[in-house]
Amino acid sequence: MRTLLRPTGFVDSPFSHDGKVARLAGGLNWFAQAELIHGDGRRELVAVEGIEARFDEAMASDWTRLTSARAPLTMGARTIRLDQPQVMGIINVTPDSFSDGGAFADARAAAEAGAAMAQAGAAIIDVGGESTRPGAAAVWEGDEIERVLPVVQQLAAGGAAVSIDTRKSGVMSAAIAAGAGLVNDVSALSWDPHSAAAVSAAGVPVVLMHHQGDPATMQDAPHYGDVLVEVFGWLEERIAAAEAAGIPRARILVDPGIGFGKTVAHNLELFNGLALFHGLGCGLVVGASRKRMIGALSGEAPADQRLAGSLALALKALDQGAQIVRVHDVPETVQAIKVWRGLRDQALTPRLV
Ligand code: YH5
Repeated sequence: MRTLLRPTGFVDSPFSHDGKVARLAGGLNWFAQAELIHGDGRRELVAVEGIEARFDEAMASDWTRLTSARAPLTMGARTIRLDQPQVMGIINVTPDSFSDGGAFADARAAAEAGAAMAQAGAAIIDVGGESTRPGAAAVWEGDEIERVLPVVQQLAAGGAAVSIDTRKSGVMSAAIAAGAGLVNDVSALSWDPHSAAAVSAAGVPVVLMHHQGDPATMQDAPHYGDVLVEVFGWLEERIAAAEAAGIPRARILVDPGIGFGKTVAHNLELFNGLALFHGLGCGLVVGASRKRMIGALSGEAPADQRLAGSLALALKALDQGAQIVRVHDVPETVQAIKVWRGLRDQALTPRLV
């Protein structure tokens, strides 16, 4: 295994630190150190200044990806910039959805909720019709299309940037034809053998999310040697498979898949080391909203009482340079991001002396 570069030692501003700091993925964060994660597990902290002296070919390529700007996403008529954080609002159109109790079982109500999210500042509305919760019943492709299509149609017609959360190529193609401009696949195009070709042919961007095991059993006994290293390697392979199918890296987003075959400790380690994944050279999506890790850390708060924990994790993701946070509570998350942005902008405003 090769040596990975994990950005750390974040600084408020690059001013008067020429050569000592690097910009993370063309975004709003700068860092002064990187942790070298060696193949044998050794970890070594090195300063950004002079770090090139340590590079082999693979590290030099990772460094370029880590520090280069991300191209904006083109979603139909809409352009989503990735040099600043964006919110993806979650709309579940499942009878047994995770945390809204199926409140959006009706298509019109779901589309109205999505439009309200867009109004509140969500850049993307993620529409899903299949529950990946352990024990959830499988959904036939035709039924899933029937559920999500009217919602996608109505939201897209209203001008929203719509993402389709599915593992099925038939749902992807139908949703894209109805106006969806992004595919969000929790299987990273591995569940349906026709998905990669469908995404490639449509020319839309795609989110490749990491998972370990099947949704039904993934939480039984998740195991990793080093979770950061293994999730990185897995995503690297899925990116290679997507590229081989004709999807350019500029249209690929990656996601560590919080809660998908991970213990609470794994999820926390992924958050603390999140900036590592910028070395993949793709926009980074993180979804932790209302998830079980928040319950586990808060005396088992029920799913509808996890807003504060969700905001804490969204801000952690932003501090690690994540470009997109996938959330249920859009107005609250948008407010938290605006305050975070105020802090960043102050630090990045040159002082007049
Ligand atoms: C994700 O992380 N997650 S579906 C359990 C909950 C709350 C919410 C109450 N799709 C992701 O949202 N797509 C899902 O406990 C996703 N990233 C991306 N890209 C699970 C979910 C949830 C699960």
